[in-house]
Amino acid sequence: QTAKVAANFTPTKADYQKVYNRIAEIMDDAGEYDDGSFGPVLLRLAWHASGTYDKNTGTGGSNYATMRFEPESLHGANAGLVVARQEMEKVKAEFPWISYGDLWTLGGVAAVQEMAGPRIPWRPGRIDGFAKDATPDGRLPDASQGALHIRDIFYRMGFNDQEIVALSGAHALGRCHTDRSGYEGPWTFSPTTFTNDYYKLLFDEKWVWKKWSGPKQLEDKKTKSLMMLPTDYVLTQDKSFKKFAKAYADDNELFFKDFSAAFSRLLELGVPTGQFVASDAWEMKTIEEQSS
Ligand code: DDH
Repeated sequence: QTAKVAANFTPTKADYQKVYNRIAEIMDDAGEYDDGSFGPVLLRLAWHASGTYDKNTGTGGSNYATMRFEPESLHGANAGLVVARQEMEKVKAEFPWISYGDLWTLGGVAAVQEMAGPRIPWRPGRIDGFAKDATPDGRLPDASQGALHIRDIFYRMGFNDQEIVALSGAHALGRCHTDRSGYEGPWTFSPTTFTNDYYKLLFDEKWVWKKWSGPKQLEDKKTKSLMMLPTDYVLTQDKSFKKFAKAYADDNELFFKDFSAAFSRLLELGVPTGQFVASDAWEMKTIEEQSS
C-alpha cells in the first residue's frame, strides 16, 4: 500500500499542505492543555516514532508507525503520547489517504514551523506497517543516564555529536509531566516558541539538584521554575557536546540551520529512498505565510 489509497487519487503537495494546515489548527485548539498548545507533544510523537531506528539492522524509524500497536504504545518512553496520537486521529479521519508515518512526521514539521522554528524539509512516502514491525523497548534515550548512553542511542541512529546536541535543542519546547516520565516542569520560559534558549539557559543559569521525592533532575537556582534532565546537563559537562552547545547558545541562526538538517534526516530514518514520492524534500508553508 502506498500513499495512493484510491486508484483515482494521487495526493499532491497541495493536498499535504491541507493536512499540515489542519494539524496547525488542531495544535492551537488546545484550550487549557499544558501551555495552550499540542505542538510540543506532537513534536515528541514525531521524534519517538523516528528515533527507534537502528542503522545496523535497518529496523525501526518512522516508516511503519508501529507505535499504534502494543506493546510499543505502552513502552515507558512513550507515556503520554496517546494524547498526541488521539489528536492525530482527528486529522486522519479527515484525510484517510495519508499514512500514519507521514501524518506523524508532518505533525513534527508543523509543530516546529508553527512555533516559530526553522523550515523542516519533508516529503511523503511512509507506509503503514504491522505490529510485527515494532522494535523492542529501550531504543529511546533514558533521561537518568550520561554521555555514554546518549552516544550509544544516537550513534545507533547514525547521528554524530554535533547532531545530538542540535536535536536536543527541541527541549526549548514543552515540559515534563510527573504522570508521564516522572520528571516535572519546562526547560525554558517560552515552551511554545522555538528558540535557542535551551542552550543559553544551560550556560547562563546556575543548576542545582532539585530536592524532592521524584527522579533526579536539576532546577535553576534563581527562579526554581525551570528544569534540566541529567541528560540535558551532560551537554555542558562533556567536552565534545559542550563545544556545540556553546556554539548554539551564541548563534541562533546556526542552531536553526543545524536543527533543521538533523531533524529532517531523523524523520526519514528507516524509510527506503524508493518509497519517497519526491526526489527532493519539500518545504511546507506556514499558516502565516499563506495568509499574507
Ligand atoms: Fe525529549 N523528553 N528527550 N526530545 N522531548 C521529554 C519531553 C520532550 C529526552 C527525554 C525527555 C529529545 C531528546 C531527549 C521533546 C523532544 C525531543 C521528556 C518529558 C523526557 C523525559 C516527557 C513527559 O514527561 O511528558 C531525552 C533523555 C533525550 C535525549 O536526547 C537524551 C529530542 C532529540 C527531541 C526532538 O524533538 C528532536 C519534546 C518536544 C518534549 C516535550 C513534550 C511535551 O509534552 O511537552
